[in-house]
Amino acid sequence: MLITLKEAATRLQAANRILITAHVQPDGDAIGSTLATMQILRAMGKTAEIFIDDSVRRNLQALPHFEQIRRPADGEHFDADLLLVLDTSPDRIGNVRKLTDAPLLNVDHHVTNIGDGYALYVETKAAATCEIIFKLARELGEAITPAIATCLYTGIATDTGFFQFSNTRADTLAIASELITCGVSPHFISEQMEKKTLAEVIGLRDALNTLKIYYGNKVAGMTLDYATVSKFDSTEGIIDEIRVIDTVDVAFLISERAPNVCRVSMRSKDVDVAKIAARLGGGGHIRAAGCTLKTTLKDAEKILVEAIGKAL
Ligand SMILES: [Mn+2]
Repeated sequence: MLITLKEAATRLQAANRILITAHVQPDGDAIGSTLATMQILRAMGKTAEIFIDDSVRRNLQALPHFEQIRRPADGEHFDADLLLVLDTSPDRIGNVRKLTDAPLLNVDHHVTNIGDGYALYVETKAAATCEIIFKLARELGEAITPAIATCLYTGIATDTGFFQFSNTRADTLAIASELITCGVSPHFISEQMEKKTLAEVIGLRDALNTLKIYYGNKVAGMTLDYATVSKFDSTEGIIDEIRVIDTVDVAFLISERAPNVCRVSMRSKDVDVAKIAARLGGGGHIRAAGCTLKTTLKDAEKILVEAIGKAL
């Protein structure tokens, strides 16, 4: 069921114990939006806790109140009257779903989220869920402290590739500008997000060694086996190294997360990769999407390259 921003605000005002979560393999927008919302709800006098069923990449651990994020334990329950799911449909929150039976409120910006069977506020034009949380804070009449602004800015900056991707709109920059007025230091966030360990740079070299080109230079892909993936704290951003090839429309990265579990990321300049991802059981945006293929790295490559070929 689709609801308005005002209705989402009303549901948050009516709740007292809110469990906040976001998708597994959390990115800057997932962590930024949950941390910002936790602070906003606590300022309203509510109990608000964040559970995310995954590890969080090192760069994001610099965000204010990061230490508040918990991972659900086996058999754990959390007494909530609202489950707030951010930056994803509720099917990518892992075991957080088992923590509570509370009614679900979903706030997201992904085009593939249709709100089937739950209350959803979705704004597909928003570059990041953090843009929506900014508007929600305004709707709730809550102040945006420097710490809240830092979390929101991080989500917007990371989901737009630091204001470079096609999802960067005038509104995106207007909100970013307001966040700087609220106390954000853009250079602090950039420095925290770009940091890499030596092992990660060596991993990047290994990743580039797997580069392959398909369909007359229109498609470029890298396939990382488990040993290479293990060198990275996160594989976020690796795909950008080949997305820039001038002839390439679709770039992809397949990373083997576990035996026969291959995570696929796609970026495009023209082709709708959300459609390709959806056909393979995933989702995302027109120019940035992904899915998981439960097969070998070699088969995953074959399946994906065929699917991309059909879409070209
Ligand atoms: Mn996002």
